[in-house]
Amino acid sequence: MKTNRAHFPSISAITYAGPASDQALAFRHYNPDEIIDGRPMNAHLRFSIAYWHSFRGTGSDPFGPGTIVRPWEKGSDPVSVARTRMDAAFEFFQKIGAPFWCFHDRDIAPEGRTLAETNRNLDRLVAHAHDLQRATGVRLLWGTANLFAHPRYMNGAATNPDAQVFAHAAAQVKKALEITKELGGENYVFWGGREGYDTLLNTNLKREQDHLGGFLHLAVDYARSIGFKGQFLIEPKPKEPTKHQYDFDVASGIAFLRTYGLEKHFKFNIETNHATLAGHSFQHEIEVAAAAGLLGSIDANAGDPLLGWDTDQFNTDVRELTLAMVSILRAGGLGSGGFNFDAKLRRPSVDPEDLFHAHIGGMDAYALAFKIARRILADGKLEAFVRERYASYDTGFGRDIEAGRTSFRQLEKIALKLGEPAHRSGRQEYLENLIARYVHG
Ligand code: XUL
Ligand code: CO
Repeated sequence: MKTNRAHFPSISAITYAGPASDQALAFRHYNPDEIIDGRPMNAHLRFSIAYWHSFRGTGSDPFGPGTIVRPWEKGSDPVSVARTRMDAAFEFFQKIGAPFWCFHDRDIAPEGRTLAETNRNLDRLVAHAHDLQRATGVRLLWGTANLFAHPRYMNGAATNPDAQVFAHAAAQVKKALEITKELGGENYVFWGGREGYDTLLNTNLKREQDHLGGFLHLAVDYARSIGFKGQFLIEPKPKEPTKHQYDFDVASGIAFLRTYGLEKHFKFNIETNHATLAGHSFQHEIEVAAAAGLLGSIDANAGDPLLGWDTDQFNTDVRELTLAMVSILRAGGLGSGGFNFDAKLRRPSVDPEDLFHAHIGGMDAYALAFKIARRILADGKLEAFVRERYASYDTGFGRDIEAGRTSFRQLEKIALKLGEPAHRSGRQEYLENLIARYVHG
């Protein structure tokens, strides 16, 4: 297959140079081929590039237009521009060494004048993506449908008060499921950017939630009917663009899935910046999903603690990522999920080279966090501390409590007999110092 490899002519494939290296365009911690527990690091970390940010992002914000102009964005036919853009993207995926990519349907192909024309455009780009995947070995972590950008979705997609918009969204997801299956997507994501409300004055919350639950069932049924075997993922976010999104955080997402009988079909795609917007830490959201057996995948990014919106930055906070990794590894990993860089360049980072610096930083931070988290778990000090803290439930009446073999009458007798419980320190400062020793040496 003829592929133009000259979109990043001055940059060669990024390689591992080790922690002592001072090369900017090299990995210091991410060593994709290093074997860990019988598998290469790139199979443990399963990094993915987000097409929308890295290849459709222009740097525009509510106060000004785009600043980033890529040399391959030239030409009058939007479908051929989309093909060239995709060539550039796959050259980047290969050079950065990412085994996966992710896309929204509308990222990869332009919308036509009708849904039928849009689907034809999509078919042409999907065929091209198929060829590029085969030629490079890069795989699809997940596909999704953009049900939030087009003005028709301004009042929601599955939660739109107009049933015709619901039908349009259904048709769009039907096609997105077909192309995700065709490209071997390992997961399919729902992020309901407009599935919420701006004001309760015009909203029937109960009907909207019922419609969203019904929509997801229709998607699951259709996916099964075409033989799509990938994992469905919900990506919670509390707000933005809506004032309130129905899958506010993982906990409300679990309640939603259970209310509508969807918990067997879905897991969670947890995004760092969505967690912090909901007033939670990244690790909190991972723990809540893992506790329910619903940890699926990660959208890897970070917010800015001084800004209250979704800034989607590359995360280089090794302490935060180490704690997240401890929870992910404890939960047994992400299965068919991965770490998708749902992160964008800052508006003045206008050079193609900046895409490399950004992803090198993100991949290195995750790789270092992965190694530190493995050391923490292997040393066992943290695990032993937590185990010991709950040891009173391992024997005697504590075990009866956990096994559901007790009653308030029995527990009252015990409380009267044993008297006042001792105060036991939670040792938070000791544990923070312990983690700092692993992270900073
Ligand atoms: C928006 C967001 C989306 C989803 C996919 O905040 O995270 O890009 O990841 O629709
Ligand atoms: Co995301």
